[in-house]
Amino acid sequence: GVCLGIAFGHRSSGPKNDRFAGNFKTVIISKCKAYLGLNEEQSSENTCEKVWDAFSGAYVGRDPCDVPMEAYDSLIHAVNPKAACNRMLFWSQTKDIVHQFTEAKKCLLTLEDTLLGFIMDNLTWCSKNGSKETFSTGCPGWSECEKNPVRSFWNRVSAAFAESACGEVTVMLNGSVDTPFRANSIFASIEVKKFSSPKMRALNVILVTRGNDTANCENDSLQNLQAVLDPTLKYTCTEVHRSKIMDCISDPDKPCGACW
Ligand code: N1C
Repeated sequence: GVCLGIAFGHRSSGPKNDRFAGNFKTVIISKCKAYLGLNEEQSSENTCEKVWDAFSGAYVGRDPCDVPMEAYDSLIHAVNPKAACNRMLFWSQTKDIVHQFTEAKKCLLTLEDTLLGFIMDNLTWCSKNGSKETFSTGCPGWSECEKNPVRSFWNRVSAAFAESACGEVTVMLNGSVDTPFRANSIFASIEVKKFSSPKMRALNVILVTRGNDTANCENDSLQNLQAVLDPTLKYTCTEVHRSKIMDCISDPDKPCGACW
């Protein structure tokens, strides 16, 4: 792996300068190059510079509560990722197990396995009105104002990722919560709305359970999911115990198909 040796913190009180701010571009460029190197993608010399220009152009100099998701349109167009039909994995409230899974098994890919998702995962950023700088502390929290640069970024890249969904699509939802399909999640509010046939054929829900007192496939929120889904898409739901997936993750000989 690549050690960047930098941690980006969360909010305190209003954007302010900090000792990491000048490094933000460096972090983006090195993660970009690391991704392109690992994924053996033929890329022109300046791909990562283009990514930085389009990315920073979205929020630098803007009020950190006034960056709409459309601000990232040119970033999406600059990267234009190719879809991996039948291998796309969506998730909600299951981030940890999903990424352990995709790291161990190469059969399914999440947004964090694409260039933009990989670069920005776990980062926080914002600027302020009239500034040329990027800050990584003192930025608005996720729900503090809706049009913050981080939330708008995930909204926009998630929309693009879901729009490209094709073939059989998998989503891992959390069966240990009351509402596995949460209305204000990105999965419900953005991604599901972009799923469309005939390019996409089916949505297969893997509901990760822990034991007795968890949600099952009959859960009300999953009835809502079926109701809002394009009716020509096939829908399945499978309850899978967390330990079965964990066993599969830790056994390199177990093929993907044996995980549920
Ligand atoms: O709101 P969520 O999950 O339903 O979003 C997950 C959904 C996935 O299918 C992804 O394609 O949306 C996409 N996505 C990310 O890839 C992602 N990486 C990191 C959405 N959010 C992402 N993050 C951060 O995790 C982001 O800061 C957001 O707050 C959480 C996701 O929250 P959730 O409710 O578990």
